[in-house]
Amino acid sequence: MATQLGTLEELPPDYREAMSGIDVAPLWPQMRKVLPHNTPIPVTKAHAWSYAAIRPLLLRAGELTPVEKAERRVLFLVDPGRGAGAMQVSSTIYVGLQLLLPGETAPAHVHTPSAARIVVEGEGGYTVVDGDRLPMKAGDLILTPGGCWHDHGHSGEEPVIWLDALDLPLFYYLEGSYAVEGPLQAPRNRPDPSEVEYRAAGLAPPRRRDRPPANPYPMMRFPWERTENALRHYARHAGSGGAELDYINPETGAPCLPTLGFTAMLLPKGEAVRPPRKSSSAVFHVISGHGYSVIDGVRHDWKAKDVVSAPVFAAIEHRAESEDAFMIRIHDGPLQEKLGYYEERPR
Ligand code: GTQ
Repeated sequence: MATQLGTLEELPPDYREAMSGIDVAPLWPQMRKVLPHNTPIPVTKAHAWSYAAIRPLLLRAGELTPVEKAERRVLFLVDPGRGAGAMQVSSTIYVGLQLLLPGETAPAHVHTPSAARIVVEGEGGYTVVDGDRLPMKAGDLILTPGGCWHDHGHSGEEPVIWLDALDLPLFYYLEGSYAVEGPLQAPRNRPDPSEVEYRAAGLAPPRRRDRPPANPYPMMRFPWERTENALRHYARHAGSGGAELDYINPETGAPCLPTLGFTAMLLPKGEAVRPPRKSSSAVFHVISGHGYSVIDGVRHDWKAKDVVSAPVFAAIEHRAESEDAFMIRIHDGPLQEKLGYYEERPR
């Protein structure tokens, strides 16, 4: 039963003053705000960011601010639902676009939040994660899980830009966010595990029982070429609604990071793709193609390299125009699964 709850204004002024005087407050005027009926009320507002609009400002940051003065030269995306300066695109997800110029390095550090990069443009960038040198090619997903050392470098000729996704808002909220700085890492002289141990899906080296346990994050780089190939093959047999593949830990099958999920999507051209409404919030990064997404009744146009956000339980319809489109969805499904409340509802 939806009863009408009392308001603050109904209470006598002296009572209200007495409460704030001893640092307490009544729950009932705020009860529905913190526990709305049946479904959450998102703060996040769906939004589309045009890469073409951000790119020139990011390149200008390359002239205005040397990397030494920035540590990470990043323009981050601000959720319009939270207002100017909010360092988040949803409750849990931070997204930034980072620029590294030829010859520059972004110093090594380790932090409690986890990060992943999706390479947007430029050749020759690399990230060193716990001693593995991970080449960065367009569309690659590169993990830097919390607690892993990482620095970035660039041995190419043109600016390199990538998208950073972090669970920073969550760690900040938990009062658990901090970083430790260190010297640049000397990378191992071998290709990274995606090229050595984990060449093919479904194959992994046998566990060794005579050695310390394997790295909890054995594969840090997911080359886009393989992902696109896998999606194209899967889509032929996946029926309508496009194809989706989750990025997983090849040793355990678990999501590739503890709180953030990454899902590669193929949207077949001309087809309306209507996923169920999900309790997770999402950020879509367009790898290729163009089209639009209708999110809670509002149309957001997109093309390659753009970013679109959607709040929890959004009703979404994607449509790729004139060619198949590829996206990577960044979401907080893994966190919600761990908390025991991840949910999908019919549209
Ligand atoms: O590259 O390590 O966008 O630590 C924000 C925080 C990137 C990074 C960000 C970071 C990084």
